[in-house]
Amino acid sequence: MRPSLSEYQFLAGGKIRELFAIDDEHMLLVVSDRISAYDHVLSTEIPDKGRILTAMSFYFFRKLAVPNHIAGDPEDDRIPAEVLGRAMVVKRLRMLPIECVARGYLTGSGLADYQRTGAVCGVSLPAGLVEASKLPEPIFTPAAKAELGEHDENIDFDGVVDRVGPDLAAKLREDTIDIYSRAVMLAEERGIILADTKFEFGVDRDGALVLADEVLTPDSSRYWPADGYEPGRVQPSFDKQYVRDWLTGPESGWDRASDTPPPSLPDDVVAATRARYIEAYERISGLSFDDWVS
Ligand code: Q0Z
Repeated sequence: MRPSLSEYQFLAGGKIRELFAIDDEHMLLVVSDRISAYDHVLSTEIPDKGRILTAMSFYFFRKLAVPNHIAGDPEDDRIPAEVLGRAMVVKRLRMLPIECVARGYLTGSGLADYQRTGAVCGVSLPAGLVEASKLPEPIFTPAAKAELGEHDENIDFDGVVDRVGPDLAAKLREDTIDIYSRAVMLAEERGIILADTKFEFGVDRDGALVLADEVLTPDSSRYWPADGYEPGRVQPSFDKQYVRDWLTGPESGWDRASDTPPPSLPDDVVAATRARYIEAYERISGLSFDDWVS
């Protein structure tokens, strides 16, 4: 008999995910079907998004074979039926207060910092780069977790050293670039550009560095279709573009600059978005989402 989710103590909730205590050494990380766009969590869910992102995380944790926080299989008996397929049993770690971002392309806050300073997180870049430019090589652009509701703050490598010490800082940078570079190759073979990604690491009882949280999902990464890639313009999001286009188009009646919450999504936008998440999972993993646990 599987437990009920209500038997586990709630520990933390983000916009999209929730964390529960299983015991002193384990936690349950639950991924919802919620979706965010333009810094709002939408009132409409994308059916199966939580299961698809969980399937992607499991796929990459297995494929990468680096020390990670996974402490049970996707059907572990400790997973409540109500979240089966969209939950992971994980090892409790001491999390490091750094968002470990790797970028192979210039966009978002990286582009903004570059345009102001010619560098991102203290990494100098060549002149003349534009929106979505491919970088000469992947760079480590760490951020420090901001207060609730604020955006994470980009920091330089010395800022990482200040927070975790020189040895861990060096290993975070190495592992972040290594893992990102491996994932870039996997995605590229399937016609998808992995523009950037964010990892979170923790330290276990033995002091070992462990890859935690979700990995290489569309919520922690920017996935772009390789087809039609062209630097100089904002690239379409592999997963969220239908949502963005509809929200900013005439149909929605919504003004992104206003303080008002976005309207609910029409069924066709929901269906197209769900199909894109499944396509991303299936193209990258080579697996069928029909075979994922439900
Ligand atoms: C992750 C987060 C949220 C999901 C804490 N293995 C771990 N050990 C200790 N702490 C964490 C992990 Cl993954 C941990 N987060 C971020 C918050 C839902 C993930 F509400 N916070």
